[in-house]
Amino acid sequence: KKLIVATSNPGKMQELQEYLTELDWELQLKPDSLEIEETGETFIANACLKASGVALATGEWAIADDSGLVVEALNGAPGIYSARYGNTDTERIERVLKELGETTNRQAYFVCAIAIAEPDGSIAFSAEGICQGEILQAPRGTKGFGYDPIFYVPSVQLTFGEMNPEIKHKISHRGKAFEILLPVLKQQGIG
Ligand code: ITT
Repeated sequence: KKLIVATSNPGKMQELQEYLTELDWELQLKPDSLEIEETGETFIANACLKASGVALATGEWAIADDSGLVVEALNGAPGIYSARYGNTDTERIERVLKELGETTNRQAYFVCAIAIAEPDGSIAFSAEGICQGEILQAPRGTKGFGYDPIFYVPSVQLTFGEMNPEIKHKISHRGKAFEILLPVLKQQGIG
């Protein structure tokens, strides 16, 4: 069965593929021209909007991921606006570091909301995962994507940017969301 992956973010696509290879969906990237506006006020609302919108437009099952970085000392910013916090990953990282300055509270967490929609646009499954960490003073590592180089996970003593994909895969917000979702999909014989 075909599943349209409703993302324009190549880093995210790479990771979603890693989780979904366990199932035998035929994955297809959504067309670039199909952009769904993220008007929701929560991660899960935006994941559902993207999955429903792409499913309806293509007439196929669709999966979407809405995710972002929540920084405590920035009152939760960039949060659902993580993608809109700058034009490039470098700009977004620099903005977070500049706004945090010398602030000693570096607590932050990543959130990942996943939604799967049926061809009629109705949401069949959704799940959310989080991963706790700290924002470093400067980027470390070149792996991963997005805010990975400034997100340090104390239990592993590495940033997401320094972690091998297998480790990030296990402990990340996306990993936690799929830990919930995959058994449900398998149990229901979906994919
Ligand atoms: P799509 O909506 O097309 O999927 P997007 O990049 O706009 O792509 P979001 O609206 O969900 O996606 O924004 C997510 C933001 O959070 C984006 O800036 C990512 O780089 C960042 N992000 C999400 N997961 C991340 C991760 O695992 N590591 C680093 N940054 C992440």
